[in-house]
Amino acid sequence: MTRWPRVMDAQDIDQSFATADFPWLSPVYDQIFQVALPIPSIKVPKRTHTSPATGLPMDYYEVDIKPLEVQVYPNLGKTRLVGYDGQNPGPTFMMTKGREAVVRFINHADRANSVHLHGSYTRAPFDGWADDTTESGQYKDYYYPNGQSARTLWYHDHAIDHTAGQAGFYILHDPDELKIPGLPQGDFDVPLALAAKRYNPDGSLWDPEANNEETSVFGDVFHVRSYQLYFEPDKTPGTRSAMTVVGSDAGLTAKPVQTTQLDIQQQDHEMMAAFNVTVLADLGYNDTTRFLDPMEPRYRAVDYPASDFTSHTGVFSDSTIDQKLDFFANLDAYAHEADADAALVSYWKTHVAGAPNTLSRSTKSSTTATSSKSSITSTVKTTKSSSSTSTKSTASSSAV
Ligand SMILES: [Cu+2]
Repeated sequence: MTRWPRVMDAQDIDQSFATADFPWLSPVYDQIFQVALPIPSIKVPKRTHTSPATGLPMDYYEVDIKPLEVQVYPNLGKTRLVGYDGQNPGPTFMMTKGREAVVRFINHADRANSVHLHGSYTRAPFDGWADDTTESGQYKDYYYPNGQSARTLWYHDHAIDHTAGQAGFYILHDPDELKIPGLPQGDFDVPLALAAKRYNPDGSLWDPEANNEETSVFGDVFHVRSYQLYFEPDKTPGTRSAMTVVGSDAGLTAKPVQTTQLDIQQQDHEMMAAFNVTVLADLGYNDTTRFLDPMEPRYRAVDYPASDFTSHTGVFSDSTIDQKLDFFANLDAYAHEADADAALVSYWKTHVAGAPNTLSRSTKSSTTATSSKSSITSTVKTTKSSSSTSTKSTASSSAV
């Protein structure tokens, strides 16, 4: 049988690992090639406003988090998921480097929510801290820099105590990347989200709470997913086609890499590491707004009258939204992002593996600004000791 993507093979692998403690429970998905691949919609900004700080446009989006009923198994019952704008995966953001955004996430689901823009240099109060929850009936505004080079980011739920399974793409383009010949664009740039789930025999989503599972949930079927991704031609199944890897969530690779197999590491819901550089003034930058506390009250989620949302009045009126965008822009949250990024890039370019570690001073929340800009390197130790990716931390925090 021709199989593409090789969903069944991934399940076969899972089944071979099944044990008495971890049995393979979901129904087998055998409707290969019978249902069109759902492609997430492209998110459109609701307003565009001129930043009073930079004079550049910044975009405002609204995302409504709400339940949806999905026919995952064509031959079984529907299941209930929760998704961004009622979609799962959520709508795809197509962003441009240098154009900041504020995304208002409105929670109409029955569980709390916290949104993490995975891989972005985002200040702590907008970075999806697990306790920084938005309850049902509240909204929270997330202020994003979009200052990094082109990369495929994703946004997902990070709230404490439960895994909601919500996720969507946030694709950052930049002019240099768009000039590279041969990269797929527009309708040919199709994001595929890989998510592990477990289903009941009737096709509904397996409920960890109803099954007394308090530690974690390991899915045994995957929405567009395999442990090792590879492609094979329709006419000669079993023959691996070459593919070209050009980037990751850390940006474009230094050069295209040809391969016939791509190993994919799952997001680990049990681990969260935060790299929080909250006080750029400590690093020699003139950072007038401090972002010490991801739970700082003025950035927290708020209640609102339901009619404001439905009739675009009050906090959902254009004038109030513009005021909120001005408020964010005047925080100078991302004013030094490019400088900090350049300092990190420079450090990693000149750092020799195995050389004595000159980064002995760890980042601390001193209240006195240091005088030397070169002390930016003090952030790197924190980053390096916690992650293999050097680009995870500068003007912000980032959680995995
Ligand atoms: Cu994340």
